[in-house]
Amino acid sequence: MTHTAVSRAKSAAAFERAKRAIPGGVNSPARAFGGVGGSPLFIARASGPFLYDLDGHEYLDFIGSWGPMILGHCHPRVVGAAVAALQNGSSYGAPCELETQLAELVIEAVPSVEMVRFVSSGTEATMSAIRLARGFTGRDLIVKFAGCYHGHVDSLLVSAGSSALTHGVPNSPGVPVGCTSDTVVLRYNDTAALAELFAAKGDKIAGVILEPVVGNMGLVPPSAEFRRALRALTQEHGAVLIYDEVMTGFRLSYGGAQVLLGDAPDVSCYGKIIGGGYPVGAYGGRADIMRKVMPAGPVFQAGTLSGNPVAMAAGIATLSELKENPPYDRLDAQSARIGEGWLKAAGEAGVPVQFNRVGSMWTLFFTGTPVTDLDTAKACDVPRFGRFFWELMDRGVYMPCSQFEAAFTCGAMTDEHIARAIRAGAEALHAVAGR
Ligand code: HOZ
Repeated sequence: MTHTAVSRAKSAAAFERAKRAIPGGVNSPARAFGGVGGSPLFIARASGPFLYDLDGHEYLDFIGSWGPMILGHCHPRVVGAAVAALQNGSSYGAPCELETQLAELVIEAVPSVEMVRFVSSGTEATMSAIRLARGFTGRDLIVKFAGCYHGHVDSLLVSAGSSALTHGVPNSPGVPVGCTSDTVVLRYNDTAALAELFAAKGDKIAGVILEPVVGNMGLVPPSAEFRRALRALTQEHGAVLIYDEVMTGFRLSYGGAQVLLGDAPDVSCYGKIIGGGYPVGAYGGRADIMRKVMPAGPVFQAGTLSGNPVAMAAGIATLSELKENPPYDRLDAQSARIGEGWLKAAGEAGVPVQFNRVGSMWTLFFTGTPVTDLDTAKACDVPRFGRFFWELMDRGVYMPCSQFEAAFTCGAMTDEHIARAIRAGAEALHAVAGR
């Protein structure tokens, strides 16, 4: 499947060396090119909208570290804030005001969030949020949706999306049955199944967790009816509605998917953008629920590097830039142009595709059928996606290396960069037509 028109010998050698020291040569399976074949790029540096690999090639970066780099790489305001923080010490194990400042920015931006607790990754955020839902309600059942991915939390690694799906292990070995026996999996956008479950077991459900706009089976938006039912049923039965906004938070609007959609979940999870490219996660929500978190309340959760000052400073700089110079309208228009250009080219080339998009998150699915859930996502022509991916790579465009991931447009991209991506995609679509 690997396209070999361009030599990436140094990356390939680096991968061989890494495989001897690191399982599979990578520290997260999403990077391993399992869904497209071949060797991953090894990155030498990044700047603005570009990545540069070890072989000296330049790529327009539509991954942006899987979401955090909404301002592009090395944004001067973020670099300046991180360097300044670093010079004051990299970790204290004691509170500092940067944590409160970032919490206040999140609270100000997201009406449903009254208090925030910082952790170090999105996985920690979702893990802590479901523990909190259980501690708050005194119930055990958690509802999730097939194809949604909430990090590598044991009890949520059931029908998981992202790299668990790409690598064919949506239910990972090593997760005891007991860990997932209180997890109920439903189909995304299936309002009837949700209503049926609540009618049967509503008094046992601690919480419902979902990506309000899914990025982890490729981009799949929620229907309005589904969102309304989620809010009404959880409220009616006293269950906690948890939006996993690790990907969508401060990406789809200043505030995230819920601000764009006008929704009010009880608890929300964040990561990626709120750390400005540094390891951060957070969960926040209604004050009466958040006050159950230790030491305000009895639900235990802790972390040595939680609220790390360098990450907080980078997050504050990122959110401040997004607030003062919002890029959202431009990102939306640029992403729409990519969709229009690629759909036109796909039509001319006779390649059946769907372009799903919300704001600057999008996926080109290689299928003739609308993609609304995991089953319709899995119906895609994955080998053809892989060929398309390599055709784009050879044209200097770096896309998520799986059909089941969302791409991201970033604020450092000019209209000329977008035009270049449209041209590359059109050529790539013609190249994969008929094969
Ligand atoms: N949520 C990210 C992409 N779906 C995860 C990236 C990773 O697992 O490394």
